[in-house]
Amino acid sequence: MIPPEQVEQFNRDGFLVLKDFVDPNECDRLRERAETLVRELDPSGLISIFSTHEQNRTTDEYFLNSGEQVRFFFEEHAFNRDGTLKQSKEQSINKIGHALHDLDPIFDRFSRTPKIRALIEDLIITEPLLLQSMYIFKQPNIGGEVTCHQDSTFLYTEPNNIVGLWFALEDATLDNGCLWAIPGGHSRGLKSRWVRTPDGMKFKIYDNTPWPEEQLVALEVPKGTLIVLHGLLPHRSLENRSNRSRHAYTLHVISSRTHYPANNWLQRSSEMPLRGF
Ligand SMILES: O=C(O)CCC(=O)C(=O)O
Repeated sequence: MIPPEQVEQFNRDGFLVLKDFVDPNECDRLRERAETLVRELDPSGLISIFSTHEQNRTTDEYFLNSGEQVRFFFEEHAFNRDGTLKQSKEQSINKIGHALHDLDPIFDRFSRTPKIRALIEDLIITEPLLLQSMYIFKQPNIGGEVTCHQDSTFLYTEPNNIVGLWFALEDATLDNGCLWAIPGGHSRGLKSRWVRTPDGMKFKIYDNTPWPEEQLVALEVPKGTLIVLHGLLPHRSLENRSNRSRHAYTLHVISSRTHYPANNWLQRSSEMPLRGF
């Protein structure tokens, strides 16, 4: 799928930008499917989760059990105190996660195309498993910032071998909140892990020096581009201050040869084991 020089580039920089990876019609199909899922969503079913006085506990459970579900997450401050949405659900949604690739036929088919499989093989992930998927809306004007982080903080394997695939379903620009990354930043090691503990989720810190954010470079890319991200690569996206959305679909792939710890947030039950391509 990709020449050895690009594999070398990925190993050196920690990311790879592959323009025209996805056909524009396919991008539109995924967008339409996500929009249909939101149209069919009855947000009143979520009121109890987002408005109870135990909101932290209920939202945490809603999130922590979403590794084998198709669940809907909203922009911060999207709900009134009584649990109703301040704006339409279409304008309030932040993302859908985290098992679209297994539970939704359109996303399943897209995620398992031979082209993606071949790319993953080139990146030498043996016996790959599709771990997580997200549809990210990055709404016009209100799409929030995603602060600088490494994906391995949240999805950790031993040895550390996880690849994130970020598909631009629309043009991603400085104005609408494109990705930024620190070239080569993956070689500095893992700064923290987000782990399950008897007292809830906690960050285990290995290195609390700040990110050298002056080294971040903007990855402005056209619709149809795939950005491949090493699990240790520091990256972020800023707020969307434009009046255009910036939809993206992401997939995270691990190898079944690695150890996937039971204290990672995302867990699958025995009824729904992870699957490959
Ligand atoms: O799409 C974005 O804005 C950021 C996504 C990201 O960094 C992530 O999900 O790890």
